[in-house]
Amino acid sequence: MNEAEGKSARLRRHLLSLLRDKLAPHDRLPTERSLAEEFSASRLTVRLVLDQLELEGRVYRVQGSGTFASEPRIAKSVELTSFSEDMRARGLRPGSLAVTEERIPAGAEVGYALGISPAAEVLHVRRVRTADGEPICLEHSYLPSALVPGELGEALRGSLYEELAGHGLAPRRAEQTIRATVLDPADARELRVPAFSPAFLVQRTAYDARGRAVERALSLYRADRYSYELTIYRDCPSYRD
Ligand code: 16G
Repeated sequence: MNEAEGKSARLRRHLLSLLRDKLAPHDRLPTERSLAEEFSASRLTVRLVLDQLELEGRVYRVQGSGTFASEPRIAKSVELTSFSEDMRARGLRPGSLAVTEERIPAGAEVGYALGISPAAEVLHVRRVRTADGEPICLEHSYLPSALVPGELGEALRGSLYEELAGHGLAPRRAEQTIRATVLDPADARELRVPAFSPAFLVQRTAYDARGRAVERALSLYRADRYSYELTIYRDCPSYRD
């Protein structure tokens, strides 16, 4: 390693530890000049180390103002929330109406999603989900009987995810698709909107920490009351020429 490389490596280690332990997001890093002096390095060496950190998304620069610590890196995944958490985050009180549960054979689609035989039994939970008492979502959950052998009863008035967590089946990851649809007259009536009103159909398979498929869900959200919100991130926000 030549001398400049040695200085670069030391400087990089120093800056990484500052970013990890001392600087909060948007705090200013020491100036290029002071870093050059402290490490007896050239300004060019300092600049190249900062360029690399910028490329990695760890710092950002503001022309004429300096170099700043980036926001912590957030996994590109979107948070897996339950209906109750989702509503509370929007300042609404979650609830459920018309709750039913029954044991049925999984059938082809649900069986495939859960990775079990179509003939295997599942617990089908059907709930009209409410926000501040108003119905906004019709939800069908299918849980493998092999994992959830008992009735859920009163627990279904509250959060299914909390109940699953209590059985050691907390959802940790999910595959999800969202598409547009319209509500057939019976579903529309339960959601108190005109027949054939637009809706989001959200299909989700949720897995626990051991990778077991614990729930296949099909939720119909009223499109007039629900929007799907995401924060999305992009790596390496470096658009300098
Ligand atoms: C979400 C899920 C549903 C799950 C529910 C649990 C979709 C499309 N919907 O609405 O599968 O059962 O959250 O909510 O994935 P809870 O814990 O409030 O009962």
